[in-house]
Formats: sequence, structure tokens, C-alpha cells
Amino acid sequence: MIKSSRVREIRLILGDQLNASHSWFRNRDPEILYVIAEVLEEATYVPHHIQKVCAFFLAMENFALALKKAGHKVQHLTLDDTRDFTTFPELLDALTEKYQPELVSYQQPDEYRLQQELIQWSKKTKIRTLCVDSEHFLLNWQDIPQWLPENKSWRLEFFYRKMRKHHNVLMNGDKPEGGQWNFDKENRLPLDNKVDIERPLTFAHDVSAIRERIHNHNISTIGDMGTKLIWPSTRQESQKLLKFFVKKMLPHFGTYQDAMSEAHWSIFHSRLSFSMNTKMLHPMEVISAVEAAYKERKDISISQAEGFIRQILGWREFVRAIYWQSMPGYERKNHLLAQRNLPDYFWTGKTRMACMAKAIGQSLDYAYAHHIQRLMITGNFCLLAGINPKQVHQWYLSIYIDAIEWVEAPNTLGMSLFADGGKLASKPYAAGGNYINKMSDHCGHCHYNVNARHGEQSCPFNSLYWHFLDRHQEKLGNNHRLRMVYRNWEKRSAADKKQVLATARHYLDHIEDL
Ligand code: FAD
Ligand code: DLZ
Repeated sequence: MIKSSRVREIRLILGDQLNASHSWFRNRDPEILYVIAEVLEEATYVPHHIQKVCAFFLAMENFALALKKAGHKVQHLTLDDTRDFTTFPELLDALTEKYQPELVSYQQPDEYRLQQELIQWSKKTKIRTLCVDSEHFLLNWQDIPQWLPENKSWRLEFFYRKMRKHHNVLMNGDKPEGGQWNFDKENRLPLDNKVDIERPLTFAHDVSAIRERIHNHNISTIGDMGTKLIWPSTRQESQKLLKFFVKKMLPHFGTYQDAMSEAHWSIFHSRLSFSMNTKMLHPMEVISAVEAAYKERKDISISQAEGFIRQILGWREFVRAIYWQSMPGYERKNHLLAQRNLPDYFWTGKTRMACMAKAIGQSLDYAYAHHIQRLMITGNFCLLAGINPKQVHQWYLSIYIDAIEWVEAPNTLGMSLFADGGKLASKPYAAGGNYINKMSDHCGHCHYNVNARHGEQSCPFNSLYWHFLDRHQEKLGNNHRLRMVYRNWEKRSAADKKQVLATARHYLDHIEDL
């Protein structure tokens, strides 16, 4: 399998650890062997989107090539090479048996499952092991408990302000740039005809050899591919995408951050999550590029720059901290005891709800939906309809190009489904058809009528919204952020309420037919 010469140390690089700036690579040492491996368990722990598997495998291959070119000793193992092993521990057993190294090192995995696998293997093996930092995140892993203490409630806003100060980002001394910490209120416009939307920059990689491997190893995937892979596969391509975003999209990012559109699949969003989650880009590199553009260019206002930086310095780090403070067990949370099965149209996009057809359809086509589609369309639907969080979690973990559990689980179970009982969000992100109509152009040609509150062909989001609140009054009724909504519900006539709830029950009983 591997040409042998003395190997003193094996260093394992996981598929989402493609960080060329890691201190591991500062010096070249012919006795250190870097291993990057396609492994069956990683390709099958959920049925990943075909583009996700191809994108990870191609980026891993390119990273191995770049390391080799830089003079490191590297073994890139394909599924063909690892066919005798299912998991990393099995592969590591074989590699250590072959090379008899003094040391096996690995970077701290971002996912609990893999972290535990490697810890268990380290306890079992006779070889000395060492776990080092991945040198990627802006909050040190060891500092997480200090930043999110067990006995306090965790809120993004406090965390984010502390991160701004700590990293001196968008600060004027100890004051926030622009005189405000958060410009979220300015970031809520639907699309209008005032600005042109640039076509997203995509790539065109031939991944036929990877697809053949996936096929030969019987790996089940979901979604479509098209002829070429559109996602960045190297650091250089990731940097190109970052440049494109800053130049063309950033001037409108904040304003239209929550907008949804039938005609566009990523609007002004950056599509940098895959590059960051695989560590081809460092989050501070992205933040610095945006901060520099804000300082140098007149067309980028503070609300655009802050709106974007908050996502990375705030949300991305915050959800990671919540993940590590809540594992194990977070993936099993079900505060609202939701038990309904995920409807089949999540796998096909075939539904008469136009917003859902668009969000699911483009997810299957591109392995991508932007945040508001994930949160306020598919996530909102699952919340209102009471879909089993475990199934929803599996779906999100499968379908998106950027889906890794540390970031997916808090977003799905915490932000979207309120399954963690409010650890991440102070109230559920629940909304009826009105919100969708305000922020998108989907409702105009939908089979359902967004203006009808109940009855045949009324928008399912309308009645499901009130049914959700009504059935969870015991758990949510005391939430001060929902007091007004519950008061509105109380004020409606008994007959009106009865009709709304009957419509919702009908939709829930026929959920597969929506
Ligand atoms: P942009 O809108 O351009 O934002 C810039 C960057 O900010 C993103 O690349 C991302 O790194 C970061 N970011 C923005 N929002 C969040 C957030 N809520 N949490 C963490 N980082 C954020 N993001 C993932 O990276 N992987 C996932 O598996 C994932 N699953 C999600 C599931 C649900 C139910 C929801 C509601 C959100 C999920 N997100 C996930 C967060 C967010 O939707 C994506 O990061 C974003 O859509 C990626 O597209 P983009 O790069 O164009 O983002
Ligand atoms: C997502 C993914 C896939 C599809 N395949 C591999 C693989 O074969 N080898 C690998 O090292 N990593 C892969 N990954 C990423 C990991 O499964 C995993 O999600 C992250 O390492 C968790 O932090």
C-alpha cells in the first residue's frame, strides 16, 4: 500500500483539517508521514449529498498534492486503498503495524464521534499518541467552558461583543465601530429591483474518477451532481471565492441577508462555509478581508460589514462552543417531544408549497441553501409540524456541502427546532406564511393561498403556526418574547380558533400530500 522508509511519526489529517498554515507544516521532516484517507465510515455515517462526498474527496486529494509539492512525505489513501478497513482506528492499527512509528499525532477533531474514536484508540494502542490543536477557531477549545459557563444562560449577543473586544474587530478603542454593536434591524429587506444580483462564482471540476470510486464502493448518496463539481477544491480557489464575495456581494450582503427568491439560489451570500469548514480558509482571514474592505471602500457600509462579520465571529464560534458544552447528548434532545416522520418530499422536493419546493429543490441541486431558507422555510416547517428532531438532524447533516455536526447540530436542534429547550435561542424561530410572503416572491405562484388563515388551500404555514403555539402553550406560554403572540391568539374567537386548528390537524394528518 505505501512505499516504506523509516517513519518516526504518523500525522493523521482528517477531511475537514485542510489547513495549510498549521504549524505542523512549518518544517519538512522525511521521517514524518502525513496520512489523508478516504474512509468508508466517514463516507457513510449519513447518506451524504453526492456533491459533498466529491467536494471533500477532491479537496483532500488536492491538499495531499500541495503538501507533497511543498516537500512533505504524504500518503493519500483512496477508498480502494482503505477497502480492508471501515474506520480510522482500523486504519491506524494497520499503519502502525506496518511502520512501527514512535508517535501518532492527530489534530483535535471537530466532531464528538471522531474525537471519541481517536481517544479510545489512543488508550488501546501501544504507540504514544498526541492530540494537537487544529489552529483554526477564534475561541480556544480549552476556553469554551469559561466563555459559556454551565450555570448561566448562553446568548449570542454577549458572546459576540466579547469576541469583538477580544479580537479587536470593528472596534474604535473600546467602542464598537459605527456606535452600535449590531445592525441586524437594517438587515431585513426583501429583494427589490434596485440592485442587480451577480451570477455566483462557481468552479467546474471533473470528478468522474471520484464518482466511479463512490459507485464501486456502493456508497449511497443523495442529490444531483450535474456534470462538474461547482465547489472550491483548493485554498487558491477558496481565496478566489472570498475575493469575489468581497468585491461583488458584500456591498449588499447585510441588506438582503434575509431575502429569499425563486430565481436565485444564493443571492448575496458568500458560499464560503465549505472552504471554512474544511479549513482551507481561516475565519480571521475572511473577517480581515471584510474589515479591510469596509475601511477602504465607500460602497461598503458598517451594516454590511458588521452583518457579515457577526455570522463568523459571532454565530460560527458561538454554535461551536454550544456544541462542545452540550456533547454528548445534544444530538438526542427533543424538548417539544416532536415525533412525526420527515415527509418524503424532503428527499425529492416534490411538494405544492412553493417555498419548500424551492428550498429543498435547490438543496438537492446544489447541496446548498442559504441561512434563511434553512431556518425559516425547511426548519420552520419541521418545527411547526413537530417532525422528529433526530430525523431532521440527519437530513441537514446529509444534504449540505458544509454539514459537519459541530455546526449543523446546534443550528438544527437548537436554533431551528428548539429541541434543546432554549439553550441556544431565547424563543423558537416560528413563523407563518406572512413572514415568507414578506421576505420572498414564492407565494405569488404557490398552489396555496398565503392570505387564507384556514380552510382548503390556505397556506399550511398559517394554521400550523397557531397549532404549534396552541399545543405547546404549557412549555412556551411563559416565554416573555411570546407573550404578545399568545395574547393575540387568546383574543381570536372560539369559532376562528376551531377552524384554524381543524385545518392544521387536516394538514398534519395528510402531511405527505402537501
Ligand atoms: P453566509 O450567509 O455568506 O455567511 C457567512 C458565514 O457565516 C458562513 O459561511 C458561516 O461560516 C457563518 N455562519 C452564518 N450563519 C451561521 C450560523 N447560524 N451558524 C454557524 N455559522 C454561521 N452552517 C454550516 O456551516 N454547516 C451546517 O451544517 C449548517 N447547518 C445549518 C442548519 C440549519 C437548520 C440552519 C438554520 C443553519 C445551518 N448552518 C450551517 C448555518 C448557515 O445557514 C450556513 O453557515 C450558511 O447558510 C452557509 O452559507 P454561506 O457560506 O453562503 O453563508
Ligand atoms: C465529510 C467527510 C467525508 C464524506 N469523507 C471523509 C473521509 O473519507 N475521510 C475523512 O478524513 N473525512 C471525511 N469527511 C469529514 C469527516 O467525516 C468528519 O465530518 C470531520 O472530520 C468531523 O470533524
